Amino acid sequence: MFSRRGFLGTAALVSASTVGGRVQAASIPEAPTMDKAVMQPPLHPTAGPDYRPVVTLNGWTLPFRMNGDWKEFHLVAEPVVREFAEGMNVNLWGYNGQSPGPTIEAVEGDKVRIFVTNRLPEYTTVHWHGMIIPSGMDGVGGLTQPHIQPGKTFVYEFEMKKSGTFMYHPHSDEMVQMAMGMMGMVVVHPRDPNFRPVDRDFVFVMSTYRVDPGTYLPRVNEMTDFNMWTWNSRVFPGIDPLPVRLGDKVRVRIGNLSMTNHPIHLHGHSFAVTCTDGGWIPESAQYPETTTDVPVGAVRVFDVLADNPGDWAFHCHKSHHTMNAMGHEVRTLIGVPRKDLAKAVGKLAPDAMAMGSTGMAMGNMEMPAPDNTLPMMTGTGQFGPIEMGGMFTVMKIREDLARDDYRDPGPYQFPKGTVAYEVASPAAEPARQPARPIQQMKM
Ligand SMILES: [Cu+2]
Repeated sequence: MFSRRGFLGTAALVSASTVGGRVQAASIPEAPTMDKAVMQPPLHPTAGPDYRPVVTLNGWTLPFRMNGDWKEFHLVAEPVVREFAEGMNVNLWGYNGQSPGPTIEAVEGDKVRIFVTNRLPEYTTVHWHGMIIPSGMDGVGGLTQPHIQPGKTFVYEFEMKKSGTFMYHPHSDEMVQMAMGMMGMVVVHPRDPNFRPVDRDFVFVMSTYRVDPGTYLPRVNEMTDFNMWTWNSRVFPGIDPLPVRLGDKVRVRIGNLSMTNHPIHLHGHSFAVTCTDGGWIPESAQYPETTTDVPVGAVRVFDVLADNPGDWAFHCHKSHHTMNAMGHEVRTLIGVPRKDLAKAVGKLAPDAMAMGSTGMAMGNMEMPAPDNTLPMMTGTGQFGPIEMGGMFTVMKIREDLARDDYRDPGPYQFPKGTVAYEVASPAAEPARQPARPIQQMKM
């Protein structure tokens, strides 16, 4: 329990001061920032109960300091530049140098004090999505607190009453601030380390943006027609792979703060959803699946036994969400004779290329694009072009990874004779039953 005597008796508190129980400016902890968009190693706990820390795809965990028996964090809301993938930088708003903000990690029963400094040009708040906290700490501007004006620092204090996976985001000019990338994840570990332990624990939040080709800023008034489908404000091939050791029990925690649902699919395995932002799902209510839909404003956590080595695609199953910015008005030309089309197009635009009459596969074809614009379908694997974008990455399951090694192990070395292959001679035209004219069919 918090006591003033214990508080003053702790060495870490030399610079801290409280007046009437309220924290004063002199005691605000430093606010670390991150300048890289690559997954940082897990942050093992240095105080309090032990836990297996999470890793954040293309992100990091916010360090804390102990102040008596309080864990203190410092978030700074500020404009940031986020690289979506190599070749595309977007001006966003985020926290501590990145969008999304750092993951906040704690343990069930912890008392946390989260300082929020506003360096945005307008007011903001932070709402703790899914967490059971006092109403006055809920961060709804106007309803539960005054908005945090530019230049000001507010503090949120509450107990982490239950373990699980939660999110944080503004509840203040919410449409603009979330469309600009302000969000992050909160992971609260169970106090009992034997409660559903895993070997690897990944977390990310999904968000979407409308960034027109050749521009650097999301259109914040877009309601439906987004073109950048991101995990932690990254798109394929910019999203970190999930390196996993063969036999590991793996947890993947997924938040959705975009404006649509995302059916998330993992190849080569079946998994069970074990937790939502509402809490842990009892084992008796879990069932196996290979795709799970993550609704808007929700968290889904699945546990999977990584018992099948290889490079396994892991992606949203809406096929236009695994692409980067594309022209949605392009007509479907499959089956249209290319010669006539090319002739017609050539008259109108001599440099234009008639494409798509056999499908849209592009191979290694490079098309000119405006500055700061990623190809619609891109990425290369050991066998050729992958032709993906957006919400796509790879779970890389290997026998020889060290416990805390989250580095990309490179392409999978397929055992000899285990890869689909071309047969030596062309197949004869298969025997087919002649199609019956439609009028002969009995209706
Ligand atoms: Cu999707």
